[in-house]
Amino acid sequence: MSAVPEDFLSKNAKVDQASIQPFPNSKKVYLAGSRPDIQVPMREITLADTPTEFGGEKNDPVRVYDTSGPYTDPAATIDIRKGLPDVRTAWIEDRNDTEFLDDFSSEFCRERKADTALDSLRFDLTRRPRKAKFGKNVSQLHYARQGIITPEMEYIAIRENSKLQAAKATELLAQQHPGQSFGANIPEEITPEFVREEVARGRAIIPANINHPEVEPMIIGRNFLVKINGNIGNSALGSSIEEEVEKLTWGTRWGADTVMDLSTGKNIHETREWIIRNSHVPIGTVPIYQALEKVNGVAEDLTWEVFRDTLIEQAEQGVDYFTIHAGVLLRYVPMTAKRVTGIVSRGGSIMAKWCLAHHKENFLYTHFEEICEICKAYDVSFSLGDGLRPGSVADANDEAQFGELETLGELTKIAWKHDVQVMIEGPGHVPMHMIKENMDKQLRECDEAPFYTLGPLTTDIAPGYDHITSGIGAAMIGWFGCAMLCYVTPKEHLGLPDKDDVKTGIITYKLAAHAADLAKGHPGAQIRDNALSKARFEFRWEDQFNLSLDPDTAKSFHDATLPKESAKVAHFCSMCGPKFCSMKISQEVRDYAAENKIQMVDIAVEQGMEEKAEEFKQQGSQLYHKV
Ligand code: IRN
Ligand code: FE2
Repeated sequence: MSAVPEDFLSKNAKVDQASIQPFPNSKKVYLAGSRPDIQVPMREITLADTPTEFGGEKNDPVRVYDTSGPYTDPAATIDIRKGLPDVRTAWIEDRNDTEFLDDFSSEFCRERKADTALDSLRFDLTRRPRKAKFGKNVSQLHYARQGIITPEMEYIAIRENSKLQAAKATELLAQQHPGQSFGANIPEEITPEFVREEVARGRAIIPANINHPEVEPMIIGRNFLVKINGNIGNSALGSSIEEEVEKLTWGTRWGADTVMDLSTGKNIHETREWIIRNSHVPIGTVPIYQALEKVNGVAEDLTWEVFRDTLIEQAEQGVDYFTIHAGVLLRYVPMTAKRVTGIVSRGGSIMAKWCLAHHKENFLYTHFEEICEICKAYDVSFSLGDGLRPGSVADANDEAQFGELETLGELTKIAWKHDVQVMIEGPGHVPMHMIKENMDKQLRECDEAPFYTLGPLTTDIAPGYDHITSGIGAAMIGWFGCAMLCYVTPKEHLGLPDKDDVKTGIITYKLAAHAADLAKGHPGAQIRDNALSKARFEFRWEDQFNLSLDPDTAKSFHDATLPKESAKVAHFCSMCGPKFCSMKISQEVRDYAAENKIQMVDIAVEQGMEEKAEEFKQQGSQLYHKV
């Protein structure tokens, strides 16, 4: 019997209070689909009227995509010991192709259940896992290819329609520059049928395990809004279950579309159960980490059997996507020998060690079709791992990285043959001028399966600021067609991220993803920018804060120098003071034009020029006459 350390006791676990605060001037709205249980959450930000000196008009509320889940809904009762309400149970049951199992199938799970020393950590002893009925495939890809539009697909279509959902956007707010889409094909209106087609084509995935009915469906594909992932998870050196649940609720509050539990420390199984039951976003894992724990950290001792048991354990818990490093082939490993930073992927290095020790081909590659069989029985999506990604700009786009990418392309086709959903993981460290080549090669090799990249970091010289070195690369690759961006926090290369790092990483990636949506010309993406800019110009300070990605920080920065309420309508801030505010002066130019009954500023300027020109002419003629 293993002893459980004090800090893991979770009996009295409570939800993090900061994560459940409603956003300022915002309310949660739900948009109904064709059946009453399709209720798509959005956040509606209410705006003040434009001040009379600027025209005095009403400003429509702005609706934004909302990843914060029931946590920010004041009407929801949250008890993290009980988990979240089910969103999808009825949809899964209506399809009538799953059944309950009496017990968990994995040996590890059953042993774990018998260990009474773990009782204080347990989340819920009574949940029974679901599995596809014999011979059935329950993946969203399988349904899509049969022409079935699932409730998940309809939910996503409503959720993705940023232009229609942004409330009755006035013409000014809807003004948008045409984007340069690099081959993407985003329609004006996202229909459920469009969602189905993209999934059927393999160009998008809906990670949604049948054992994760709490999930609010979302889609990853380059003809949809760019998504971001936040990593959480403990390590041997720290963090409790409650801290990890807190990082989940905190990360999704700020915009994480999916969360990966990368735990490698103690009680991985129990930690994950708490995370999944309290998660409304898809959860991804790297199962090889837990498999390695099961063989006491000795990579050579890993076997297909231990790995397989781990996959089933996690699939029955409800993990929505698995990172599988099946592209690390034996013949690629020597190609990393001359690299500056060798193999930097944890999963990749574990598999490379196994391959060399046994001088055998990677068992994830040789057993790939069996993994597909497991995935389709629960609808777990693949995230094919980039075990040979470059860990420095010097190693970017080298033969090891591209060799692996070609193998991932081959595996994509095998997954598709089984109707299993798949996305492809990418680097890493890549300087800006080499990013486009990487994206183009991924689309070519993997036949447009969604790309999911870690950054990339565009330079290696700024540890402590790698959310920024990588945010630059993330924005670029998102623009070029990457579907999901895996965040990097300021702690990257230095330590385990804490709650503050999680927020900084998420906000950085949210702005990178949004910048990419703008550049791609995603319909309606610019509505929020235009509304914020209008608020800024009209000195509606509160609206400017509330429309921002991080209202708390925006407000606190402003209030650090001008905390008084009266400053919230002042026509300046402490950056330039009252006399040098360009926007104030700009308004004065407009006012001048209005006073002089001139409709347009450009006419005012022209008229002024003409007057001056006439003056000069007069003077000139006088001069002439004098001579
Ligand atoms: C994303 C793209 N490439 C890598 N990632 C993520 O990096 C992956 O999904 C996982 O969350 C994390 C660590 O993966 P490795 O180091 O085991 O490859
Ligand atoms: Fe790195």
